[in-house]
Amino acid sequence: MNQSQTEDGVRTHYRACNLCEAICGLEIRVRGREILSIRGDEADPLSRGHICPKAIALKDIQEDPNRLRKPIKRTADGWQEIGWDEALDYAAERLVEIQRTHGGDAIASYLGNPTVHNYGSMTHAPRLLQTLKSRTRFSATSVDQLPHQLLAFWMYGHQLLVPIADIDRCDYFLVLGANPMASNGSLMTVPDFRNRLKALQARGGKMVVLDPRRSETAEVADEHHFVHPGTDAAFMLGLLHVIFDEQLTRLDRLGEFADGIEAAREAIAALDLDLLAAHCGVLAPVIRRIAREFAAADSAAAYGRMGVSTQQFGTLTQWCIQLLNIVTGNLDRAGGAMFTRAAVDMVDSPVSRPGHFGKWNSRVRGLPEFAGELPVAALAEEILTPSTDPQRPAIRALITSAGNPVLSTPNGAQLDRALASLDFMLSVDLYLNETTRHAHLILPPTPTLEHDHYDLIFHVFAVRNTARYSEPLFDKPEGALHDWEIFEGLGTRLAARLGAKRDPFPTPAQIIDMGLRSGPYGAMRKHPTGLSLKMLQQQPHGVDLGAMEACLPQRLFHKDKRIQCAPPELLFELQRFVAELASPRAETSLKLIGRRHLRSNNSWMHNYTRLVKGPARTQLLMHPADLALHGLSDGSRVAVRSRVGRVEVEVSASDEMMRGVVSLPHGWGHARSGTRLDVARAHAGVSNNDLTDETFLDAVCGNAALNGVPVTVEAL
Ligand SMILES: Nc1nc2c(c(=O)[nH]1)N[C@H]1C(S)=C(S)[C@@H](COP(=O)(O)OP(=O)(O)OC[C@H]3O[C@@H](n4cnc5c(=O)[nH]c(N)nc54)[C@H](O)[C@@H]3O)O[C@H]1N2
Ligand SMILES: Nc1nc2c(c(=O)[nH]1)N[C@H]1C(S)=C(S)[C@@H](COP(=O)(O)OP(=O)(O)OC[C@H]3O[C@@H](n4cnc5c(=O)[nH]c(N)nc54)[C@H](O)[C@@H]3O)O[C@H]1N2
Ligand code: SF4
Ligand SMILES: [Mo]
Repeated sequence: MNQSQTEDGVRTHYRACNLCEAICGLEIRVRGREILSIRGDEADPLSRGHICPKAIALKDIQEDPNRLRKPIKRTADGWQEIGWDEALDYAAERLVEIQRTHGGDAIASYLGNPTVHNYGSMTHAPRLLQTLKSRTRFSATSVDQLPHQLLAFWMYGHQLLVPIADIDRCDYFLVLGANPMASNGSLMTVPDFRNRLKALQARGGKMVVLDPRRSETAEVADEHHFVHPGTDAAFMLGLLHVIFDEQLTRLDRLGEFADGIEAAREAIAALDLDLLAAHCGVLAPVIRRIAREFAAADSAAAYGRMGVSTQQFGTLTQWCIQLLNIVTGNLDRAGGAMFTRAAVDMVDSPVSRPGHFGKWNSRVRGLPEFAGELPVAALAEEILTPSTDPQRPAIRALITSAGNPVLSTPNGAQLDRALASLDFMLSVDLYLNETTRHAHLILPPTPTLEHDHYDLIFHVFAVRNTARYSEPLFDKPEGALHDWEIFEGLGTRLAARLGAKRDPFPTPAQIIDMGLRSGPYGAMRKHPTGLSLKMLQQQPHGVDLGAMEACLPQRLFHKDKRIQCAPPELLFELQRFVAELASPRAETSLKLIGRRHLRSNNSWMHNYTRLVKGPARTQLLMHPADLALHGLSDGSRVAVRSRVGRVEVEVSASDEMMRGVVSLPHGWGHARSGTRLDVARAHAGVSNNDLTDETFLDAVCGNAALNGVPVTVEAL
């Protein structure tokens, strides 16, 4: 019973906001199908009443006249609405035809970010892809958190066993390349970050931020240090060097099951602190002091996000972050970096996949798969490069769901051209956007308020164990389909045409119920909380399952129950980095980094006036001294150029920026023709990913290096 009704027909409904990783609890008042108000739910055990301006826009998503409500098919006379049966039959027919002619790998897929915010997509998209048996699968993972998953797999044995900073008990919080004041946290579900930080500071704790921009998070930090984009590995190696050199390591009980520390120590102790400091731009005495403070703190956690996940040495940097937490004894310790234990345990479940790496490679450039997906930086070339080998066909068809890779992946303009050349493209999306405009068929699912919700993924990465199930706010309109029903409808038709066996499969709600009951707090395990779907349905604010608890070594997924602290791939990458340090290139170009804003969400949510109104915020930010050096004036229009492209944009003087670094938000560039996004078009901006480079990657895993891209800036 997620809702109550009063005499005037006003219902009060409690549910989760699924727009970002903070998963805030909402209180929504409705009369009939009219949304009267959206506020934070004070009784939510995790978010405690916190919300941000995007939550109010849930109403706008629901009511947006541009949002698609019926399948649309491309015809010679433009887009035409068609019925669901006809649409699904048509999609299945085209896909089967292409598979028969060119082979399974000729059909690629791309799953975008909202997939992980929609549990029906999480349960049912993989099942559809299994039916297709294609090895050309892509997702937003490889423009995002790929290094985290790969390291979790290598070090702890499971791709989802990602340590989470225990901010509520932490005394020293070291943050690299994350801006939770704007993003509300990532791989760290941390709603109400501001108040959690205030509490940390009030108990005498400290937050130190490294960022080439004095971000909103740097503003509220106790210390902020500029760092040259893409060089954080040098800073982190500097910290580790000092800790090894001054014998500040304190493994405590981790020593009993941590392998490889000695190999890491040997490689890192040999480095020269002054060289590392010069490379990253943080002074050696500052690195030394932070290392000592971190090691001496009662509890400390190092955390790095997009700025250090999507850069050239992203995996190396993230590895150093893991190592720092380990060698100071802060892994799996209260106030350090701990493991959440979600009610539906996505880590420890019979259907969960620990991961695999490099089992196959992309056809054209040989980039490695991880957990069945190839780096999306390779998608365009896999379409555009003809194949002479029938066993390894070029991609001829693409299914996208909940994504906009034309605006969100490197060298988006190239992908834009590539999509136009496909034999068939199917998109499951709410909008006709920069990517889906290339589709032959768009299948629009119900928007979030018309379906139920459970955070399969974000409860796994949260700073506290909680669980919450949301009933739909509205019944879905007659004939409309949820994402999972679209996948199921298509999968059934494909299987029938391919003569493939298809076992009956539970609904998302049935899967959650099973997961809750058999999970760590579940009724089946006789846990006192006795979780089940029915029980959560009676707790509309969610249930609190307590702080994170120590769980090592039992929870490790390596068979020997040991942590692998020095994966060989990382020791190799370290040598590569050291070689680069020894022969620094004469770099004179400016470095481009990204920027997130509280009122934006990746490439979408720009079609709601409430969020885009007010002063423009899509300018290129540049330090005033750099403007002067380049003969540019504040507010003028400039051309920004990279190896792959060129955009024209207004430049703003900002002393938030480090010298030599410029910042442009991603997800904009809505002036492209053929979309149906009236408000976004009027606030078009330019796409950062028309500048990012599909060959500029993290060499370990092929994750896109979206930060630190060399660019030039000239007056127009
Ligand atoms: N330069 C640069 N590029 C970046 C980043 C950066 O920092 N800098 N960040 C990267 C990151 S972290 C990410 S996650 C990606 C995001 O990139 P993508 O995942 O490719 O794109 P989104 O902007 O999240 O696209 C969301 C799409 O999903 C649709 N949608 C929303 N909800 C639903 C739903 O419930 N079902 C369906 N079927 N569709 C839905 C929306 O209409 C929209 O078209 O961008 C990446 N790109
Ligand atoms: N409002 C809003 N919230 C969001 C999103 C959104 O688009 N808008 N997107 C959601 C998604 S999909 C994600 S993945 C998360 C991302 O969450 P975060 O990672 O917290 O968000 P970003 O704003 O990308 O933060 C990256 C920071 O890294 C800095 N940076 C850039 N290059 C470097 C570098 O080389 N070194 C260092 N040390 N710092 C660097 C940038 O200046 C920026 O402050 O946010 C989520 N929440
Ligand atoms: S912070 Fe994220 S989850 Fe919370 S209200 Fe805003 S968009 Fe929704
Ligand atoms: Mo992301």
